Amino acid sequence: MRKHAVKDAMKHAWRGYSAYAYGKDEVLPVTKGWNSKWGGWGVTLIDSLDTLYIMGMKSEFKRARNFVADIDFTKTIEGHHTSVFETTIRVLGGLLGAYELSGDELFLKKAVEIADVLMPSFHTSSGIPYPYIDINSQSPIDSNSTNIAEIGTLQLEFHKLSFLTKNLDYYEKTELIIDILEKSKKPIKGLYPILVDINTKELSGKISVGARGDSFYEYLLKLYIMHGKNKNKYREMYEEFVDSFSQHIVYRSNDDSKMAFMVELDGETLEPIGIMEHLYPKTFVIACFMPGLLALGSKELNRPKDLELAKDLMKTCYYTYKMMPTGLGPESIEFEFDTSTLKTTNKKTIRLNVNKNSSKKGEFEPSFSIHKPEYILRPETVESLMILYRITENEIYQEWGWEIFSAIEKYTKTPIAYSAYDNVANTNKINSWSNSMESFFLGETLKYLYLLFSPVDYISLDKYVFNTEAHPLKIIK
Ligand code: DMJ
Repeated sequence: MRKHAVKDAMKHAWRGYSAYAYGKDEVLPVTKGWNSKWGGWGVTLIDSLDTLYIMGMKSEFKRARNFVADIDFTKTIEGHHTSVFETTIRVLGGLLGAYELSGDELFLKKAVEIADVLMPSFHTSSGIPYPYIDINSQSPIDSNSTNIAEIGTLQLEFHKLSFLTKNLDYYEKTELIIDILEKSKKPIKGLYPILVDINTKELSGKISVGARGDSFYEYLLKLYIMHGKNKNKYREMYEEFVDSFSQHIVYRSNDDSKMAFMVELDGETLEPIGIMEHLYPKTFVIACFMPGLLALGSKELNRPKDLELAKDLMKTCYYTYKMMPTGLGPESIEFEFDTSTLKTTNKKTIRLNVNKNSSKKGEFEPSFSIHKPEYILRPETVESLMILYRITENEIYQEWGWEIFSAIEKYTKTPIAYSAYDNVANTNKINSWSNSMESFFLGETLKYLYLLFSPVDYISLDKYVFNTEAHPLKIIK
């Protein structure tokens, strides 16, 4: 069965991590070494706990649990700047996910420990947290600027911790951020410029559902769900976002494929980035978590149109894998616009460079060029496939996921683990391994693949929301 093949992949990665890097942050999957790039607490181990649990890897889970018991979260590598966002989603989220599934109080105790050493980062005049902190001295790293993803992707974890411990501080400190963002001035309703001034609370910069924007929007919907659908503020903010997203961010090709894709908007002109500046304007496909988010929102908020958009964007994300020689998806893609169509036809219609020769079954396949050629074992596309499958029960999403998993197996599997890949157009795998396996490969990518091939009620979407690092948090009834 397919889910067993995914479990075998997890076993392979875990064996390599255990043999060469147990308790370290990451294993180096080619040179068989390890790194401490996250401060040295063992982020891969913590990020993997609930994946081990979900896959029934009981002895591995138990051993990892005992390792966690001895982690001292008050100390880190000398001089290390700890990211508040990454630590929240991977470490706090990982511990809470393990607690929610196993009920083992140790994980809750450790979750409190890690949350508490992050709290000084909230000591600013505005209440907007600094992005980094020196854990050893408990001093935040001074900064004037942060972004909406870094401050708007803490709430699921801190709210859940508040609920479990009855300590309101975790809730209030992170909820204040949502209040600030709700009241902030936005050029388009529901769309937030990504940069945040920590002192003035003002937003600036581009509008993007890609890096530095993405998971803030994700948390609006998931907060509404996790709080048992009784805090309408989150729903309103999410619905405003999706309405403007559909109107301003999604573009379609004007060929028969009507392929949907996403752009970023210039914060001043509110035009898609690229259109105004270049002779041959380009934009990038980004944010393949969006199909899953739209599908989840469509189910939870009864918005059937969102599901149709989710399906269209899912297809585009899938093609970014399918059309590459390795079957792995690049970090980002360029579409070339035909600007003349912008002036003469509906502004929302952009002609893609369509490669008719590669059409199959009467469908056009858009021809992309690669912008950033690496695949770093990211989860977003398989995450969306899992949600689309669970909501539609259309097996095509399992087929697409299987194709992607097969490409991961074929090209990124090293003798001891899995490796990020330099160039998805290069089928010479040995030359392409970049000797890195991020913790999200075990925490997210393999977990979502496993769930994609599991019965739809296993770790059901009716009982759990997944934080942005795929850690399941129980919906509060
Ligand atoms: C993960 O840490 C999370 O999914 C985050 O929201 C975005 N980046 C990585 C995966 O790509």
